[in-house]
Amino acid sequence: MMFKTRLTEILGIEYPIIQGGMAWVASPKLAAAVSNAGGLGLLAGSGAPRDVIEAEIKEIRKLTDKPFGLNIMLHSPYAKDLAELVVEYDVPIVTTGAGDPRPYIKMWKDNGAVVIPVIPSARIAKRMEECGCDAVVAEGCEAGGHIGEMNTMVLIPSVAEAISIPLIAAGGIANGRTLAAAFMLGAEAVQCGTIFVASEECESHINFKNAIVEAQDNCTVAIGRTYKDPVRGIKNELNLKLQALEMAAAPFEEYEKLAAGSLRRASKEGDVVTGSVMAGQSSALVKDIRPVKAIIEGLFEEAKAVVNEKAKLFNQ
Ligand code: TUI
Repeated sequence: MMFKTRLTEILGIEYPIIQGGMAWVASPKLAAAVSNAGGLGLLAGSGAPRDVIEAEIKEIRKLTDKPFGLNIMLHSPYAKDLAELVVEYDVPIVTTGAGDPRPYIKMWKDNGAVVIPVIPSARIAKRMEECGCDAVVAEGCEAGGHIGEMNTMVLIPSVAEAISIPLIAAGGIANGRTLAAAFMLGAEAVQCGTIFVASEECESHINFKNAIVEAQDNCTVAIGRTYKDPVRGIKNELNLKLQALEMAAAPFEEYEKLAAGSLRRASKEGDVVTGSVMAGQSSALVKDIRPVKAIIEGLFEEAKAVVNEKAKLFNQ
């Protein structure tokens, strides 16, 4: 299937789909599988120090000769070190999350990297365009993990009208209908996280994957809004306890102490009761664990069928 957009050209990929840079989830094995299947795989800078990510860059180059990217979470204490790795290792594509990437844009662009910040609003998208970024990922609050306030449904068309650089939609996309809808809303590519957790190549614990597969449409909750930006995950003992602390206006230190280390506990140890199972609302749409290639091809085939079917409605 041909699916050319400005982003397939800029990124040098076959399908306009990016795998989100998920902390404690997005390993070289998963990212290489996505890139080898014709999408764009991302390594997750997350809170990891320089030497860990340096090793992952070397590892992914052994697993694929296709383009890949590094996602840098800007509130990581190692963000600056990872920003330098992009230059040192000629990482072709860099995405950023949870903050303002402006201090690093020039050094990345001077090195020829494609720079794509994840943003939560049209205002910040416009600012990123003005700073010379190549594209933006607009992430709606259906997404898992650290989120903004806007839903994908309104965020994507708002950003599409505000900028002229290409737009990637994220948050809530995990089947043909949602993928097709993202393009209708104004995106030229999508970024998906949750559905790639439920892949064979993802190295997260099977309990983490099964929690996503089993989740229904009321199974996630976003908590922490009163302290800083909220975080979405599958409801369990941990986030219901955290929510109770938040409602009781507990000090942030107490909240943070309970949350510390919880994502690793869920993803790596399989503790989906007291660990943080960060995942998006699209968990409700994820029904099974499949190889990455089958996921990507299935998404675009399904989307094509949906678009062709609905086109009949609009062409009566
Ligand atoms: O970053 C994410 N999602 C994440 S990061 C993460 S790790 C974590 N662990 C524990 C607690 C909290 C986080 C898990 N999920 N998504 C991208 C994203 N970026 N969402 C929202 C934003 C964002 C928010 C504000 C980007 C920019 C921004 O402001 C930019 C500015 O100019 O201030």
